[in-house]
Amino acid sequence: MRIALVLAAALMAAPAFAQGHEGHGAGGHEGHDMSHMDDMSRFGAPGDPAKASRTVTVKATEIAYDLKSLDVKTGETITFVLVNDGTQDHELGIGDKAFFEAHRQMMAQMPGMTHAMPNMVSAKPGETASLTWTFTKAGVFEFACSIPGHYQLGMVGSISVK
Ligand SMILES: [Cu+2]
Repeated sequence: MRIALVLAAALMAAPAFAQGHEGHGAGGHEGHDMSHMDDMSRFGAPGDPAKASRTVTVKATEIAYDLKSLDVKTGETITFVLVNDGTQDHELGIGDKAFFEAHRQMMAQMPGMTHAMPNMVSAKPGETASLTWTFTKAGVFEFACSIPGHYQLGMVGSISVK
C-alpha cells in the first residue's frame, strides 16, 4: 500500500496523467488527489466473511461480467465470488468512480504490477477468488475489473447502496 501510494503520487505529477478528463464530471472531484487510493471509507470497508448476509457470484469472461448492477442495504456485508470463466486474467474490485479512475491511471503506467488491495481480488482463467466487503455508506458505487482496458470495454457494474 505504501509503495502504491508513492507510485500514485509520482504518476499524478506526470504531464500525461493530467490529460485525463473522465473524472471532472461526476462527483465534483477537482483534479486527482491520492486520497482516492487511500480513503476507501467512502465506499465501505473490508468485511468479515462470517458476517456476510449473502454471497454474490460474478462470472467474468472476455470481456464482461454476467452481473450489471446490484442493490445493497446500508450496513450490509456481502461476499463476492469472482468466477473466471474466461481465457484471460480478470479482477473484481469494489470502489467508486474516483477510485477506479485513479487505479486505472496507475495500472496503465505500470502494466503487470501486482497489487494487494483490500477491496480487490483477481482470478486466473478457471479460478475463483472471493472478497468480503461491508457497505457502510449509502451511495452509488462500482464493481470493476482493473486489468488495463477491461473497464473501458464494459467490465464494470453499479452498486446502489440505500
Ligand atoms: Cu477483466
